Amino acid sequence: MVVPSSLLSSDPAVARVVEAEERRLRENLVLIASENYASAAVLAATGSVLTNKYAEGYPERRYYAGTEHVDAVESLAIDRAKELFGAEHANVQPHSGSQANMAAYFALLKPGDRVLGMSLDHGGHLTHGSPVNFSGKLFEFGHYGVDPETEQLDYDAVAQAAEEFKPKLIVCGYTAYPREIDFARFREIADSVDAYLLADVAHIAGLVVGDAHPSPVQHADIVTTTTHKTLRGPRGAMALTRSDHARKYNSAVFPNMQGGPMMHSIAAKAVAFNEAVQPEFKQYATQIVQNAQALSSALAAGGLRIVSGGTDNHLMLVDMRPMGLTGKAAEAAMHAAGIVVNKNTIPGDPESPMVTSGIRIGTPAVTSRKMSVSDMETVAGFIVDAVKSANDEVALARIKTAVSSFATDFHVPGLDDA
Ligand code: DSN
Repeated sequence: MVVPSSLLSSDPAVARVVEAEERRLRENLVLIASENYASAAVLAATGSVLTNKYAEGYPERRYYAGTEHVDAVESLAIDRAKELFGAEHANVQPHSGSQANMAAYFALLKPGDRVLGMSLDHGGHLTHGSPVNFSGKLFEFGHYGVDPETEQLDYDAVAQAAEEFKPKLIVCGYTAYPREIDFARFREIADSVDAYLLADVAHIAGLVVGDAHPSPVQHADIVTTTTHKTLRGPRGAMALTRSDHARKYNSAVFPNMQGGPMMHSIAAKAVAFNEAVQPEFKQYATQIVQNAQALSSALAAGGLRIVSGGTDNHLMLVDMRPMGLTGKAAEAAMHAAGIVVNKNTIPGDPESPMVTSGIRIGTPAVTSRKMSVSDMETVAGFIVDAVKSANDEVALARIKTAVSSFATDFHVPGLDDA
């Protein structure tokens, strides 16, 4: 365990929570597609004294004195981000993916402008125009979905939706879409209606920089991403823009929307970008996809229905209806067995987002623990056993013991390297 002695002695109540979370991370199979294990170096930067500094503005243009060191670290993060993604401009200040997207909208649009995005229940995100989110309240969103037969994007249908809706911006990039995204085709569609293109690659950014998914950078006006998912950095976000959008994007973040940047988090982003540029990261990204494909095949062989028939990236959606379960019930059964996933709507889902018919499973975190394709057979076995034993508490407890024994054999980045 790595809970610092200063925390243990000064605040045992919080220290106990951190210890319990460390144990949970070690003993469970974390298969939430958007979660990962940050390295000890990322955690160290996140927990550094840089949290103390106010630095509103950008490097060399701040509203406070004493920013010489945080200027250096933000410039480093920006340079590393540009190199990592091959981008003309980077802004590393957004606190979250939602705020990175909000700034993109403010940079390119006026309130009331039309935007076309993927609907939430087909794999989009709240910030892609959900009526309960600022995006759906401030802008007029139209939505596209996946083809009902293939459960994959139909680019001709997206082009037709764009032609009919005439958006000023098209959003691509998703939170629950298991297939490769053709960013070049999206650019063509955007150009055909004279729209901007925003690629929200929060989920697949690590695959993009690891050459395991095509990059949107040369196609999109703005690319946004969180830094804590497949990128394996600290919780936070960033944006990459073409140079002609740089000033507008920067102003849309600060002073428009955010105040002081979180310099500790920006330092940790710099650390993560340096980790992601190393050759091992390419192997990691490739392994994430290979593991997802192996897990998806093994689950299908175990009788589960995989939405769209498989995966090209780090995640899969599983339709739980053939097993007689909702997503909520499947999530609960798996959790009782030490397997952590999230319930998720699937295309055409008749259930509400709090219930759902599916679960989303991702391999970034278990791949960070160095699990391989052969381990995915074992993981699939646990999952199939758990969903088949959803109403049997004794069986679920037995599976949990087996999961814990299996999981604790694997290295945990950030804990075992501390
Ligand atoms: N909540 C994130 C996810 O799990 O995909 C998206 O913001």
